[in-house]
Amino acid sequence: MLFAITRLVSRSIANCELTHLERIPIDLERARQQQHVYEATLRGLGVEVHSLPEEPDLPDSVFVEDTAIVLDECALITRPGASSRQPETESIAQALAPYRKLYPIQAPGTLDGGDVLTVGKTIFVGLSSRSNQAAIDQMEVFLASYGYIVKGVQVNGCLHLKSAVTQVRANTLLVNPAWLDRGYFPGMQFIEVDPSEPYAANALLVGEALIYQPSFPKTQRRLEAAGIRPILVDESELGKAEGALTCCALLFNVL
Ligand code: CIR
Repeated sequence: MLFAITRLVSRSIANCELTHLERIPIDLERARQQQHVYEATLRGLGVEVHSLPEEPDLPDSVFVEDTAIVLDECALITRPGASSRQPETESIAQALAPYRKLYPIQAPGTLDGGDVLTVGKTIFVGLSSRSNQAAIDQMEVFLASYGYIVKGVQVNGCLHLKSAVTQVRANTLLVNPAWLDRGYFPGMQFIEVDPSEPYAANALLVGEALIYQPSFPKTQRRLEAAGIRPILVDESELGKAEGALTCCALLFNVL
């Protein structure tokens, strides 16, 4: 069974971290409504959604993806690269403890889950303003016995690895080649975002279904031309906080 941890959008979301975007007002109620539709869409796909209570003092806490990496065998609790986000991990560790053995990333390591793309037994980790080599070194130690290979990927111009690349089908990645080198992913096929839609590479694969934002119609047409019919979910209000689809859920199998 697929399980998702999500969280109610914080009332302090207006104070979120911003790296590449200008601050503009965020409509809290609209953000919560969109998040509600996102959760309902996951439920419609058969996912058991566990929505955690609001963290009123942690502006970015809806972006639960950044706080943990949940694999079939264990979970890593991250140490987010923005210090304002580090307290977010405590409640996530509590929520995951019944399901997985937990390994915490420790200083000087920093890691955001948005920088982690797992394809089979290979874990790609974005070397970004949030995630560093010290975290990759710790991941290698934690995960070697489970058979995972961890590979660093240099990203430039975007917040996270998964701003630039996500998986949209078994062997296919949706990628913005302006932000990373496709050569890091040998053997994979690629669909490129339309160059006029640089933020279009973040899609959420749930089993064989693909959740995608309606804000990127040209890239959507490229997905459709490749035979992928996405389910559209609008997360545009959280987009103003530099969030995207993958960051609002921690998805994992409960065996
Ligand atoms: C941040 O800068 O940390 C948040 N405002 C946005 C995080 C988005 N997370 C993600 O894409 N995984």
